[in-house]
Formats: sequence, structure tokens, C-alpha cells
Amino acid sequence: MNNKVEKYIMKKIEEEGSIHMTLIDPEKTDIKSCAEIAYSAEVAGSSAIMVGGSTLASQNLLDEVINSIKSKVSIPVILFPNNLSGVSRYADAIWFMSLLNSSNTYYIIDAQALAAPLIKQYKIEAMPMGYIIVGDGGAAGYIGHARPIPYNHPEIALCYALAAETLGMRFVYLEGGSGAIKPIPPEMIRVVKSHLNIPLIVGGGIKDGIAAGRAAEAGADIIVTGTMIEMERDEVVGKIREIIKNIKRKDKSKG
Ligand code: 1GP
Repeated sequence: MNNKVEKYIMKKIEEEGSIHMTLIDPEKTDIKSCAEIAYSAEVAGSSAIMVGGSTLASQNLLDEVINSIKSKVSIPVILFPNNLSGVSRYADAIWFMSLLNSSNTYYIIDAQALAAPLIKQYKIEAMPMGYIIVGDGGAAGYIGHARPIPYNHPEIALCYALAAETLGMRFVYLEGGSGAIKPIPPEMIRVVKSHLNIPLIVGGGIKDGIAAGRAAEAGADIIVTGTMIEMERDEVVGKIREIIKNIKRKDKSKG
């Protein structure tokens, strides 16, 4: 099995404590800017570029964006799919994700069943991940028919995260929703991470180094930001550098 990207991620987490990934939504940014943002993110120290968006409908657009990003960066380009349209043969890997707290089986297993043969045919590295939507959940929560877990119930998030681990998934993603007004509370991250043995990804509403630092300190292994980079394009390098400075080698609360 080819798991080059997963090995790279695990090594980076081991060496650096917490790492950063930049999320690019092809529907929110033109193709040229996608590549420029990705390049700036790599220069600033992002470990990977994730590509996807809750309403992404065009596989052609995705292919073009991935190719354009890949021509500019050497860090891995990882698919973050919303649906079948989120699969591109040109990516280095795919988060093969199940929205565990969806009320619709399509987002838990049916879309995955339809996509699996294609992923095998394209020989894309698949990284199995349990996706858990919390807080307001944003567009991903709405589109994915999620029952978002309230921020004040970290114990429920923990149950789903442990289900992911027990099912053999290799990553858990706590998603607050793109552009969320409030990022996921550190307490929820802490409770989930304290019992989890697989890497924890956290994203949604993280807008600066302070919020990223709090998430890392609470136990996030991978911090994802998207909106902040779209909004402050001129300052991408500075903003990501600030995040990376704040998340490196935090004392994680795993115990
Ligand atoms: C969304 O968690 C990611 O899926 C990133 O969220 O756009 O709020 O950074 P933001």
C-alpha cells in the first residue's frame, strides 16, 4: 500500500508537535490565486494544501485547480471532498472521510461506496478519517445533514472520536464549520485528545495565531485554516508564520 503522504504527516507531527494545513476552496478563489495562495502557504511553512469546499460541484474545476497548485508547490496536495465531485486523479492523497454524525447515510457511507472504485482506479492514497461536526457546523453541517454536537458537550464528541478510532480510521477531524464565528473550545479538544490515540485535526473559525496556539495546546495535532487565508491574501505568509510559531511544540494535554 502506498501511504507516502500519511507517513510524511506522521513524521511532521512527531518532529514539530502540531502542524498546519492550508485549505483552499476552488469555488471561492480563482485558479491563479489558488496556486499563489498555495505557494505562499508553502513558503510560510504549511505542511500540506487541502482542496475542497462544501458546495463544490465541478470535477473539471477541481482538476484544473489541483494541477495549477501542483505546478507551484512541492508539499502534498490532499483532497477534502464534499461529494463525488471532490475526487481528482491529480491529487497526492484524499481524506477518505465519513461524516460520522450525519443523519443521512449518504454522507456516512454511500458517497464513499460510490467513490471507492474510482479512488482505487486512480491509485490515490486514501487516508481514512472520521469527520465530526460540532458547534454551528457551517455549510458543511448543513449540506452534510449533520446533527452538530454542541460545544458544551465534549463528552459526545469524544464518543464519536473513539468510534472512529475503534473502527480503524486513522485520523479524527473536529470541524467547527468554515468561517465559524467561534472556533472549537479548547476544552472540547482537550477531552477528545486525552482519550484518543490517533491524530486529531481541528478546523473552523481559527483566524489567528492565538486561537491556533490554544487549539494546539489543547491537543490538536493538525490545525486547518481556510477562510483567514482567503480574506487576508496579501498577508498569507505573515499570518501562517504567526500560526506556525504559536503551534510548534506545544505541551499537548494528552494524558
Ligand atoms: C473548514 O475547518 C476548515 O472545513 C477551515 O475552516 O475556513 O474557518 O478556516 P475556516
